Amino acid sequence: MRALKSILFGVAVLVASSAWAQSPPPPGAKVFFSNIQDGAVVKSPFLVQFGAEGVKITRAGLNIPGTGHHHLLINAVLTSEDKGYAIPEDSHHRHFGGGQTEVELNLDPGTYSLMLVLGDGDHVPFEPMVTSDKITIIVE
Ligand SMILES: [Cu+2]
Repeated sequence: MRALKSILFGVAVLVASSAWAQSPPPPGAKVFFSNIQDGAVVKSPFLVQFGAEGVKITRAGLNIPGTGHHHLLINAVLTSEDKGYAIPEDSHHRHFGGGQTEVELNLDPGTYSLMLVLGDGDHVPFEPMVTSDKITIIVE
C-alpha cells in the first residue's frame, strides 16, 4: 500500500510538474512555527506546531482559492530551480496533505534546520513562496 501510494504520488508530481502553473498566495498569507524557536534544544520525540495566518489550511487536492497545506523541510531548502514544481516527498520534505497543523518528530541527536513552506492543492509552492523563517534546532 505504501509503495502504491508513493507511485500515485509520483504520478501526481509528474502531472503537477508539467501541467500546473504557480498560483499567487492568498493575500497576507503567513506560516510560522508556533511552539518552537530558532536555537531551541529539544529531545526526541518532540512536537512541532505549524501556525498560519491569512490562509485556510486544508487537505491537498482541493485547490480552493485561499487555501493551502503545510510542508516541513528538514535540512533542506527550495531554490529557484524548484519553482513551479511540486515539492518533493522524502524524509527531508514532509507533506501534511491531510491538513495537519503539527507533527511529532523523532530525530537522532544533532543539529537540524527546519522551515515551513505553504503549498497549493497540487503541492506546488505559491509564487512568491510563503515560508516560515528557517530555524536551527539542536536535538540532544
Ligand atoms: Cu504537499
